[in-house]
Amino acid sequence: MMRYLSAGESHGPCLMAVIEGLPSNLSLEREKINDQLARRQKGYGRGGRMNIERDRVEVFSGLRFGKTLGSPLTLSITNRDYENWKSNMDPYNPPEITDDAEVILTRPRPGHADLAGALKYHHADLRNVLERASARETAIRVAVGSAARQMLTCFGIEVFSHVVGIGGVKGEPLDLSPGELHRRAEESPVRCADSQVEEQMIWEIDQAKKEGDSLGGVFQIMVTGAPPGLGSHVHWDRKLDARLAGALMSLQAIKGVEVGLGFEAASLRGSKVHDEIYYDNRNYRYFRKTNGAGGIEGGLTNGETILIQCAMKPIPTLYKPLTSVDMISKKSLEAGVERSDVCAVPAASVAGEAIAAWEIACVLREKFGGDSLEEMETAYLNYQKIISGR
Ligand code: EPS
Repeated sequence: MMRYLSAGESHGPCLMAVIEGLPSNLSLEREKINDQLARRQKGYGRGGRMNIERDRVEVFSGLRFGKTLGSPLTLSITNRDYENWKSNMDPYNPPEITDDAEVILTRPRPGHADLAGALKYHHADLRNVLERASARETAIRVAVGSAARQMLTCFGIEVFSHVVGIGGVKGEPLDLSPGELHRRAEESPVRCADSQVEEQMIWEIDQAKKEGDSLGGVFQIMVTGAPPGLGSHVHWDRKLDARLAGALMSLQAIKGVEVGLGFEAASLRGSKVHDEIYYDNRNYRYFRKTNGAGGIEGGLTNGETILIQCAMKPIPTLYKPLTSVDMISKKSLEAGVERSDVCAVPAASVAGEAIAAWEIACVLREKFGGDSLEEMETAYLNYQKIISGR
């Protein structure tokens, strides 16, 4: 079984994850993880924090001479900003109260975990909630996803993404391969594959910033090379679309996940939604000319590219704050303001790739099992042999 726990506060000393279930003898390159962390830090519309951080991974267990041991893999990323927060985030003692000392946060931001978290965990200081709710946690999830991704590469599976909309700006679908969409997104400050749409997105972000507002958007994740038969139709909790949707909804600020045509399928006739089946006599495989299903039918991969769209709400911290209530005086006041981003959709799409990579890695491990990469590869090749020509 693959599983991991992450830990860490946004302005605490570090973020950590303990991962269990990767096969032994998997080559893990630290620089590949660092490359993914650097990708997450980019994106037009981000706030000041990314000028402070240079996210890099440290490995504390489970890896020897560059290969996994099969034991728990512990990853960590230092929060450079902790230096500026040492007294306010001290694990042991509260700061000495001086005139300059930061008072506790008591004005919850609409849309953030602040209020419900403070009620649930009985905290007077909203910082005790927001530090963990922060999207800073996505940094460690990208590191975890990068480890999973390095395993997927051994099986020819790749994960791509691009941003399709920011605020009200949305481009027309481009008839390009997942790899090409991704390549173009990598060169764009908003991860948009269409340069004209990119310009409008940047304008929209600038406007929102001027007006003290924030923006959400939509990104698409594309997974290529997954063999048919990952996930399962037999139980609700083994259906791959459900697992991907659940996992992606756990990414901060994601409010909706669609697979393939998603909501659009509801208004179309069956003949316009379902992908007709053909057989490729040369490669002994079934294929489709369309992909409305987004590569998943009945909770199982069908061998086509997995397509997922995620909708991200605008970040709740507004420099022109919304109305809230002070939790001590109960008076109506403006919500608190924390340093934040105007738009983090490009970064979220990189985090989304990592989350999807993890879920695909989980179902790949479930299908091909074993304790070592060698065992897994043997089972994979055997399966390919069994289904070839069927
Ligand atoms: C983030 C770090 C945070 C925010 C953002 C994402 O840093 P700070 O709070 O110090 O500015 O920039 O988090 C949020 C928008 C949020 O609501 O928590 C990061 O590393 O991605």
